[in-house]
Amino acid sequence: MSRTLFAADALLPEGWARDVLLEWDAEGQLTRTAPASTPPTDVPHAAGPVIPGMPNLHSHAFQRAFGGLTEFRGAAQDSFWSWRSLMYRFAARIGPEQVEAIATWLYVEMLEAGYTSVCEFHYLHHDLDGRPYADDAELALALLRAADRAGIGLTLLPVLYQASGFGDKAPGPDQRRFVRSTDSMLRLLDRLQPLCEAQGGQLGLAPHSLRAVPPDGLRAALAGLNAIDAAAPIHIHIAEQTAEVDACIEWSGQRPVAWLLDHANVDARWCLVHATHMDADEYHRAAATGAVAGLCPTTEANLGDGLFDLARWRDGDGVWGVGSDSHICVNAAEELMLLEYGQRLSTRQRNVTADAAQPQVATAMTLAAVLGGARASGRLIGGLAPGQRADFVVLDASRPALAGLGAADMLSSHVFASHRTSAIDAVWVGGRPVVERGTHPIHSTAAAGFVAARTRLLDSP
Ligand code: NGQ
Ligand code: ZN
Repeated sequence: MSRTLFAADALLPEGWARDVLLEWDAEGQLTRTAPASTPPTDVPHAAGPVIPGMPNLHSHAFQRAFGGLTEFRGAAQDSFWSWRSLMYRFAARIGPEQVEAIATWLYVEMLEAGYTSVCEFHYLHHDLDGRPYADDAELALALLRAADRAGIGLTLLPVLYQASGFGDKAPGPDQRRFVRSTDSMLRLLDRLQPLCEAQGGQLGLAPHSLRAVPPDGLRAALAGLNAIDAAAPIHIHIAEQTAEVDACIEWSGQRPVAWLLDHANVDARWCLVHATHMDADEYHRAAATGAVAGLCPTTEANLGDGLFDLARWRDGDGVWGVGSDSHICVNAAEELMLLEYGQRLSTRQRNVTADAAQPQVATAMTLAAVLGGARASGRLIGGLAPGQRADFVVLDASRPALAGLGAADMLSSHVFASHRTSAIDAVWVGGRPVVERGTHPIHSTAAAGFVAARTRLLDSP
């Protein structure tokens, strides 16, 4: 197989370049990205502009099964918390084969929508009764297989979940599938580390939230993780809801992000998922650590979380990326669009997430989210540059939405004017084409597996 691709337009870390010859090695790592190359005749030519593959920095795969099924009024005032009760009910019923079928289809959808890797925040650990499976890693293995089958890059983040609220509140029966002691978590990490590595993935750890992990568990788990891999990524849900902020203040006298910054060594290994509700001081301090803000615009909108202040985060040189979280939407371009629209709605300005150096919003956002997503993933997926994985997306220049435009305008149209369709022609992961002409080779079988799994789930008591 050829290990080169010629792109008339490619989005390199420093911006758009013309006539770029991309070359990679047998391991799928880029070795050369040469602009102003003479178009070779013996090398495949991309069907449109080539952009870096987007890392999806936050996913709970099983939640894909009930996307669209919580959009009805159940209480006088539905909220994140009433959604969570419904989510727990689905989570309580899903078995290993269903997890694998759901995740396989989800990862196919991600690839077809421009994500080339995923950080799987995995907390469904035990069987339906809350007992460890005969193989304690059963559900993690299902996710590893799903990622391998779909061909998506994986950062697997087993989740530590020990309490139902601040102050070490005992977990409820609906959380029994999630709960692990710190020792059992460290055994799981030990077991999974070589398996992740064998498929080119990265293992990390996700303390679920400050609500769910008491300080002792947090300290001990991080020490254990460091003994396994001192560079492994650490993800945590934080300050997503105002009720969580209030409860944290009541417990500790501090807001969640401030508490975390004072009690953990937060640095560039960390991904602060959501971080929606920070005060000015928290924005400033958290951005300075190099931690990634893990923004999930469509889920945050769906759950009524609130708006992250991206302009303020960027003022502090904060790093950020995007995730599809509950998978109410699986489309990298659409996350960027909604992120920018939230900023426009709250500031009453336009083209907020751009600057003098890169005035094109879609271009600026793509480059920033790839860098942040790569940092959160702990993998070499930071864009079209030598040493990084050959993970990229080819836009379809023949689509009416894009045809005849310059490359930057094509990306803008892809992000802002695709009308909820996808303008993607091909997706490459580690130098291999996994999506061609917009479709993954297992699209139909994976879709059928997903529908069967969901039907069984909805039919089960
Ligand atoms: C989750 N989802 O872990 O799936 C959470 C809900 C919680 C989001 N935070 C559970 N969007 O936060 O307690
Ligand atoms: Zn989440």
